[in-house]
Amino acid sequence: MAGRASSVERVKERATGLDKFVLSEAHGSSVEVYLYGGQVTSWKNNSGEQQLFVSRKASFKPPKAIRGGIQICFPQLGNHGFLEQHGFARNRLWSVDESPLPDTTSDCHIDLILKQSEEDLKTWPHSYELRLQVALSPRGDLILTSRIKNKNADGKPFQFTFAYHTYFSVSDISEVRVEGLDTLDYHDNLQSKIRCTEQGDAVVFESEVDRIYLSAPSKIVTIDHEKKRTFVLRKRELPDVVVWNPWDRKAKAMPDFGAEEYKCMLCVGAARIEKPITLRPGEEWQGRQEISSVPSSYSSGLLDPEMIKQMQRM
Ligand code: TA6
Repeated sequence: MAGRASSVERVKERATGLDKFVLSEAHGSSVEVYLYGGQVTSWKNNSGEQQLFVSRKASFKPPKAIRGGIQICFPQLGNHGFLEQHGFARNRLWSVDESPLPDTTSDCHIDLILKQSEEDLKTWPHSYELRLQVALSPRGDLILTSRIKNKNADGKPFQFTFAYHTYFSVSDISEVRVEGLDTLDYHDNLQSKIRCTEQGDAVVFESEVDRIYLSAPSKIVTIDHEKKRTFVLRKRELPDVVVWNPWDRKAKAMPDFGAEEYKCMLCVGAARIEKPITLRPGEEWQGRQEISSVPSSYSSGLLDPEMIKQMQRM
């Protein structure tokens, strides 16, 4: 769209009372991100098509996390010790970061920050700064960059795990394949996290899948055959990949999830789980997830040559 400028608008949503930012990139793509949870809940391509899944039964009332979009899981993924499931970052009110990343890849971005609260210090006794930059590229790629700094005055290091729990919108889960995870080991949450090895040349979905793939390549593709669309996920400093579809039984058991919605969503997100990060005071870690969508079609698992060429140019 020649002549249009990018914009970032702060909106107080009447229905939920929550504040969100609407990023509109000059070429037509857009993103919405709530201060609650620092959570992206909408990512539309240059044609205005929604590419992320948010449950129609999602709760937008703290302390429940919004079911869908891209949840920031910090200081853990999972439910260990005294911390709530997937840590507290997705259940807290973030604020605008007044000292954002100096170098940004796009003029269409927003920078948020979360710091420790008195309440959270009781369960996780550390001072930190968790920064999130949400940016849209001119092509409509969605780039999330997180920075975590140890601000402990007592000299104590801290350890954390992290994930971008990303809910993609798909047309029919039974027609979706995830490629790039072949031969990798993974922890299977459905079998008490035992370590398994991926045998297939792609991950396909015929029942509940709940896995953490370890030390995955920097590029993972999720192919939606029905929609002829491929999501390309690229990641830095996030070696692992969370893959989850609840399927029918678990879908029915979640109050903030429609019984049939498992058919039109898939979680594939960059993470750092197996090897937690340890930061000493003053040290900072930076991780990044970039997602894009390209047209695709495949038969017998081969991607069409045009799509491969497009991906190689990325
Ligand atoms: O995707 C990994 C996972 O831990 C699954 O086991 C499932 O529980 C999912 O996250 C959703 O967790 P949530 O706490 O958001 O309901």
